[in-house]
Amino acid sequence: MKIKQYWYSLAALFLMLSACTESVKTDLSQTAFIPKPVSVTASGSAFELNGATVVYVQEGVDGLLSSAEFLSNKINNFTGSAVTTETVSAAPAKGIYISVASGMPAQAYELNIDKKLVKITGADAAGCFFGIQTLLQTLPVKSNTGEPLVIPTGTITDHPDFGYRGAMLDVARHFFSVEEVKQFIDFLALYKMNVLHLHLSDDQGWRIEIKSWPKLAEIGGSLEVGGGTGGFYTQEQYSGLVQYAADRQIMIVPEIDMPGHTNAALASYAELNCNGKATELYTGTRVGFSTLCTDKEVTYQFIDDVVRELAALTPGPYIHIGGDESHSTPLEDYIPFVNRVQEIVVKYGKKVIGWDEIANATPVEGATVQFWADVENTTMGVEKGAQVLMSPAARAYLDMQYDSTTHLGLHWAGYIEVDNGYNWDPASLVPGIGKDKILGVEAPLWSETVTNIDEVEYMVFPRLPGYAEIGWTAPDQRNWDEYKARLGKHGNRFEDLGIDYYKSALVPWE
Ligand code: IFG
Repeated sequence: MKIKQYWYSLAALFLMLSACTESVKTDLSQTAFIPKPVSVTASGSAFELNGATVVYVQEGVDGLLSSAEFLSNKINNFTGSAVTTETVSAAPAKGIYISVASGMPAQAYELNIDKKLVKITGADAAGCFFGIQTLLQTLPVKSNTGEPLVIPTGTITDHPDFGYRGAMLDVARHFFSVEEVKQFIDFLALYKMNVLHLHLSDDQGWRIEIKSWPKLAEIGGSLEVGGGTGGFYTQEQYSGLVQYAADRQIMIVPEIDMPGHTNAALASYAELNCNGKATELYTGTRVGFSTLCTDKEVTYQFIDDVVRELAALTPGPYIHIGGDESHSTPLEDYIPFVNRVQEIVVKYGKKVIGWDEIANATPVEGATVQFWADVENTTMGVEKGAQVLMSPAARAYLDMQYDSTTHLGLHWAGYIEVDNGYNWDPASLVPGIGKDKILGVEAPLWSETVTNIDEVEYMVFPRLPGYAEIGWTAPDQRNWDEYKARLGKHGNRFEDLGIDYYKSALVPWE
């Protein structure tokens, strides 16, 4: 008798719970999505998410299973339930179904949320992942265990304005552990960014193992700004970061900065110096004092070995060759040097990205100049057929202080409060450089003054979601007054993630 009563009461409870979500009224359009989607249409009902929910994934599509498992894990961490993932050949009647379909722009997705079935349909695996991020933003921040989780029903269609939406982490001035880089990747994934540019070498540190030149990491990676212990990524660790990023639809762009910003390499191998003498390791923050010896053949053998090994470890299409602030390299030497380095990158099947100074050379087919400070360089680059990656220091440098009181960062390019970081349009910032010339947007975080992930969080949040939206949402759909209200609703998400963010007074934090 007891058992039967138990099951009857459980069934009654379940019916009551499902009944109660049956009558729940919702409004999907009130969700504070960042980036703002192209279109959101609410249908006013509720999809109940609970331990019985199954995440189904279309079979035979690369990258979909890892995204589905990403979603299941997030739901389980959230609800304490045991949502499972199943591969299927057709859409189920209920649950969450992830699949791809043709006829949508790259990285696009459609989210159809009904009472029994949530369909995430992507143009590709990336689109599906971005649809998952949007779905996760419909969930409340805290899971009040025991209550059913209600997702508002409706339809969202969405696609990004720019294909390349990224951030850069300078791991050379200060070294960041694999775990810290993974946390940085998690930040990018939250807001549909899809590129992590790793600044792997500079005067103060060489951070990637190169097997044919082992002292680069052993000696060049030993210190960091301030003289503390530095570090480097073994090739196995780098490959682990590439995979961790790829599972979140994020591409790694590795940078070897040259011919300037090379003291760590010059201190590791005497032969790379014109005078044949190794330099001292450097732990200050000056720039522009170093240069590879551009008229020695061993320099190009060195670069060939480095690019060969790095290209083999990097599935993404780009190798970044740096090229900035080469104040110790005469222009007549810099130009042929950059041209030879570009040829090496092309030889190993990759496309060139370089800071805007490389426009003084002859950008190869498919090259991109990264605009950071010099409009003339950037315009010259476009005139020579290059594309532009927009990283204007005065708007997008995450190491710029918010204001004069910020305890971290620099201000040589000015102060960047949250509104100043958001209120600009990449396609109209530089006259003559329209959307058709722009590969995308990237927010660099230089680490002269930033030493650990807590300090990274303070400089990156709350500005990062704004750069993600600038890369994703068309400019005529964006304005600061409307955006700041949405951003204000993400403060509790940052707190829930333990992110130590700058609580700007310009944002109405909820
Ligand atoms: N400029 C240098 C960086 C870094 C930065 C700090 C570029 C391309 C200033 N080069 O930005 O190495 O020192 O804000």
